[in-house]
Amino acid sequence: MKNHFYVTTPIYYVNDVPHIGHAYTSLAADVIARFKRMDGFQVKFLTGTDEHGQKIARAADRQKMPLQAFCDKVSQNFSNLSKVFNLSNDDFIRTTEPRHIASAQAMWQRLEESGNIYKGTYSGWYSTRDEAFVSDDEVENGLAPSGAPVEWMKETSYFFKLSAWQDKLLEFYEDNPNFIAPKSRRNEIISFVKSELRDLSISRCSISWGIPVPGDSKCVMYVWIDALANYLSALGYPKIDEEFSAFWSQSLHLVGKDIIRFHAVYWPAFLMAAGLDPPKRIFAHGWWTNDGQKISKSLGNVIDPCDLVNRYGLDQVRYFLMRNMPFGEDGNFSDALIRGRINHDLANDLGNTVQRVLTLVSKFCPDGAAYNASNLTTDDKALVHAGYKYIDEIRHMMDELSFEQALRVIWGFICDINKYIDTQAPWVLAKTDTKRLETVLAALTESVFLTALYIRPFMPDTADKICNALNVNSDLRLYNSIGVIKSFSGPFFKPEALFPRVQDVTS
Ligand code: ME8
Repeated sequence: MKNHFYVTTPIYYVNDVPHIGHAYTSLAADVIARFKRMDGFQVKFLTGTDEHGQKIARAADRQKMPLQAFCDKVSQNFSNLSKVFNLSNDDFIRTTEPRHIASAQAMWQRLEESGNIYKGTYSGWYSTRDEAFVSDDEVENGLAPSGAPVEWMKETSYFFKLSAWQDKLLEFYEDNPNFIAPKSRRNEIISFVKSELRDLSISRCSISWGIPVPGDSKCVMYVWIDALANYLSALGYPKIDEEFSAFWSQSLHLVGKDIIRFHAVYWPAFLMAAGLDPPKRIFAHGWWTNDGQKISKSLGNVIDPCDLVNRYGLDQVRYFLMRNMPFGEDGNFSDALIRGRINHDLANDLGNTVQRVLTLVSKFCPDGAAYNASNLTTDDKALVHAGYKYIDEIRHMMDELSFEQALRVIWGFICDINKYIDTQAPWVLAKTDTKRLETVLAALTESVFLTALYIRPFMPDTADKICNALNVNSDLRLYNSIGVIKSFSGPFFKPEALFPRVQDVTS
């Protein structure tokens, strides 16, 4: 049986259109999903939309639209994002779907059966924008720590006995040091759990837009318990079969740092209380700013990811987002930064190198390129064999979600290819040593193929253009082709530029 891998994004609120931050998390999930598929894993990549709760109900009201119709409309913008960004998600879950409602209710029932739910009265602060209960000491000047306004709330509520899970959670973090990443977030969560953990209100009896509490149709589930359950619904919960277990045991939740507490504290507690294992890993990435400023609607500086793709091209945007912000840290967007990456890394480094090699092979060996391994010189081996070995380094970096570092390694290889062209000077060999020329061109062709394999999770269209130019079948564009495909049959044609340069002036 193949190794399984399950990667998820947060399910996004349908109160607004997607922005660069949503595209970023989904893109990161796509890159790791594509990498794992190319590396022989059976992958499930899930994304979707979070459609219940007060925030959505108010947004629909503002638009004067019926709730479900409003959700259908906004959710469509998020599923369109998959097309625009070439995301390879295997599923798209919506929390208003019957499969999810049944699954979330089943989880609630397990929590109830295991004695983890009781009824009481909640009185305290609530932030609708964050859909979060906020404690007295967290409120400052009438605002939650996120800056969102809070409202006082008093109502009958079901509670989850979170306080009873404090020791179990700490024990779990201790036994699973990689559960929360990066390390800084892990420390933050451990100190939060070590401080007092209060029981959590998990229902709303004053609103109706939500999943009914089993056995009490006057109340709906708190939107976060509903939302978190999506990760299970998409695997078919409450049915627990071999496939469920294979994926769940290899699950990775990618989230932004804003929602780490829900994922790393509440979620594992709910799961353990329902008799399930926590996910394997939660990785919280950082925050994008726009020209150094926090991105917000009120500042009017929200970046529309679809507009970026229209302006700069899809693979250009995918590359920039993965390269410019180390996963886990914060990063900044500006037009100057993306233009710099396109002109320098894509047009000059990657584009020119591929162009140089394809031009050479189309000129000197248009019918095909192959070498005899015994003819390889030390220089050839230094290039090609190093090219094979990069997969180990890249695999390690991808497992750590170090996308930016993996790209640096790939760019190091591109730089080696360029140097090799200069030192071997195939245009001279064409006049002096055609036997040697054959080997050099074949080593270059293979190196460009390896480059295509390495960039493919990040820039699938560009990689496929290169593989097409080298006539490599689509089912061979996988990591187990490394060091196996060494001969490439023609015809090779004079290539087109992969990346046009962009103007440095703001258009
Ligand atoms: O929180 N930079 O949904 P949401 C980077 N429905 N990432 C950003 C970002 C930014 N400036 N802004 C948003 C919710 N994100 C809940 C999740 S999951 C069970 C329920 C990304 O629509 C980042 O991934 O507010 C963040 O966690 C997510 O969008 C929040 O999306």
